[in-house]
Amino acid sequence: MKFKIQALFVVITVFSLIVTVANLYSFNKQLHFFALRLSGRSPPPPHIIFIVADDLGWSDVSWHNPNMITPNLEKLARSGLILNYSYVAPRCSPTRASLMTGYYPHRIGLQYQVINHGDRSLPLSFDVLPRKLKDMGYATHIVGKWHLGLCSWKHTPTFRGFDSFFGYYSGREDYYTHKIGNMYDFNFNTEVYNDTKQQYSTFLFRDRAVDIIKQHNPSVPLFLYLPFQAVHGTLQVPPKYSKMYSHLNRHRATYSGMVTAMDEAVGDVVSALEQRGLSDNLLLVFLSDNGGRPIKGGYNWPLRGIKNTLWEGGTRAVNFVYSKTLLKDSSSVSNHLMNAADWFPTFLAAAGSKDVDLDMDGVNQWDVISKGAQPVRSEHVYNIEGRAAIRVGEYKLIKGDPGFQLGEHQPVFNFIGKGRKTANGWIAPEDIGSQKTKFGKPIAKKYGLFNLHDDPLEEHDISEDFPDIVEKLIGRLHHHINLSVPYVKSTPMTNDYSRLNVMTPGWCDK
Ligand SMILES: *[C@@H]1O[C@H](CO)[C@@H](O)[C@H](O)[C@H]1NC(C)=O
Ligand SMILES: *[C@@H]1O[C@H](CO)[C@@H](O)[C@H](O)[C@H]1NC(C)=O
Ligand SMILES: *[C@@H]1O[C@H](CO)[C@@H](O)[C@H](O)[C@H]1NC(C)=O
Ligand SMILES: [Ca+2]
Repeated sequence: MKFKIQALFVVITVFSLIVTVANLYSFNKQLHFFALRLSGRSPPPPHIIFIVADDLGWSDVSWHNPNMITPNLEKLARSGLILNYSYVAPRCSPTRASLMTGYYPHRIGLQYQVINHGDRSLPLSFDVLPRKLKDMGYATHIVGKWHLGLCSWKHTPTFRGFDSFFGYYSGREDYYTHKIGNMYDFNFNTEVYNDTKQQYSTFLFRDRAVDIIKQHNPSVPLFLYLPFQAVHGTLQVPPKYSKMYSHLNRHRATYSGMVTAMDEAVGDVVSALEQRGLSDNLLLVFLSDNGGRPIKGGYNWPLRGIKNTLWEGGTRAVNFVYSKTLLKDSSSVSNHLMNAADWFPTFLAAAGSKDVDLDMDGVNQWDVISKGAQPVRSEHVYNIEGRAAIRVGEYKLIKGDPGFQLGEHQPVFNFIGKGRKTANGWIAPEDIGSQKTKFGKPIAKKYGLFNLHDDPLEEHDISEDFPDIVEKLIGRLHHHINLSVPYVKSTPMTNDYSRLNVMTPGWCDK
């Protein structure tokens, strides 16, 4: 009897050893995940790399469109968690304001238009993400586009919690000269940086990111915010990259090359993280700040609409999370709603903070992302800017004209050339052979209703069939409209600042 028990014990021991070894080899990351939680110890805060692409469209990455060459991004996305319903505002400044604050743009006062030559700024009354992370012991760096104001020095990155800033203040500029109009806009911390040597910005930003990583002390948690200039217009890329797409029209080929250059830069950043030993406790998030703009080469096929519209094509972002150790379900896709404002509390929670403002619009999605917990968001406000849109469950209500511009992929009435078509006559933008393509009319009624579960491409306005649902969503929309604050006051650059021909902060300090 005793012998049998011993034999059983040996068998169990051997078996569990085998399982452990198997785990170690094949489920290394799961083991790590559970070990940390079983140990009851709070894990060390992860290094957070937050990469934001500018105006990257839904069909501008290889996992949505096989014509695109984005092997580095695809590898990260497919081995991480793809967020299939991640929403952003329809253009730059509102999305970036939400990312930095955890609030919807209409509660910040940045819901309309974009910040132009620093004529408006993210109000100082908001706590911003880098400051919060810095307070938790993070080293904090921004490399790339700020676009949240500079009228006062206090509005600029190194006064808002970033240890360093390497990049530009405005919304767009030349990729080589780093000028917007006559104005040079490239900075290192609080100084103008004149040493860009006309280098292509994607690679300047890559080199700076790699330097930060190489110099970083791995025992300190790192927050690197990397908002690339790519792939916003103007359309510029070294010819090597556009040549990869010579079968496409010139605009699209250049744009696609810009995407591939960015993909290469992301690959280099990830290699640097590996080499520096930062990749085992790493949370990497990649997000586009709004949909693509066909006249600038970006496509959102098969989604309807483009940048600046409240259609899904303007607001449903390419987004994934990558981590070797922090995700219970890797190589998977989440269809839960995510909103740009959610990243603020989500990053803080991932960093171990218990102190998240419950009144904010962003919700903490960390358990949803890392542990596959039950969804925490059932409602999402697209934007409130006169026209407005809200999603509640599977229903989307659009108030007013969601935006109508050439290329928004409404049903095509007069298609010239050959192309793939959906059942009701939409075409894949790569296949448009002619600028003469005509597009349909916007919603004529005051409200449109779509069921995004059955109709993710927003082809069928069902507002007349479901007046009760329309009423319910109007109620929710008004709840949010009531919370809106006015657009922040304009503080345009003074003439003596404009004459400097250098984007220089501080005219409000005078
Ligand atoms: C992502 O969303 C689309 C709807 O736009 C859906 O068809 C697709 O199945 C989703 N992907 C996954 C992997 O669930
Ligand atoms: C960069 O150029 C600007 C404008 O020409 C000049 O005012 C500034 O002193 C230069 N800064 C550095 C750090 O060289
Ligand atoms: C919005 O505010 C108005 C005026 O204060 C009020 O009459 C209305 O009931 C509010 N609506 C909602 C949905 O909260
Ligand atoms: Ca943008």
